Amino acid sequence: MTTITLVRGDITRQTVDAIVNAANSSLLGGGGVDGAIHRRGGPAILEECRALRASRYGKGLPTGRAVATTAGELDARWVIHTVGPVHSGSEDRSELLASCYRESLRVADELGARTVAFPAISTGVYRWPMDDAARIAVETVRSARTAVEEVRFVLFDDRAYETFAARLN
Ligand code: AR6
Repeated sequence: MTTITLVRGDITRQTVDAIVNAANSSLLGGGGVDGAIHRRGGPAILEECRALRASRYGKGLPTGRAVATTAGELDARWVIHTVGPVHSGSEDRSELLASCYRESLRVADELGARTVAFPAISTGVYRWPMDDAARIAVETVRSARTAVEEVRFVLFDDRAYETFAARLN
């Protein structure tokens, strides 16, 4: 059984086995959660991301996929980088957003992670409406077959927190 918990705050301050990063396919950093994770986690994360680009993901990590690196100086063992879809008004990309949660949990299982913190993937720069993103996140985690014991959604502001809380209940 996976327990879902909600926290309002900064994902880089969490103590968990794995912190999920809302990355982009370059894996070379960016703004938002991605920038915060690389800033606080230090250069070891970027170094491993560069190595992954060189060895396995020359064309970038595809949208909906996930890959793990060290967590550097964060209070976690791993960072799991996943690439959310940019929200589109004309095309339904929900399955790709669901895939981010599923693939991140699959990678967490491979690593043996038991506690995993997720941000609200795609709801910042990638403009996914918070309520729909929360629905997809909660439904996907609830239906996932995983050995992860705690999935912690870490929401950056009150609105995101309240939206996830409403979806959870
Ligand atoms: N802790 C928790 N949540 C956060 C934090 C934090 N420290 N900082 C921001 N958020 P975004 P995306 C929330 O833009 O939409 C990057 O440049 C934020 O309020 O980080 O998936 C990447 O490199 C929002 O609700 O990710 C990509 O290019 C949520 O995290 C692109 O942005 C996600 O916002 C990915 O865009």
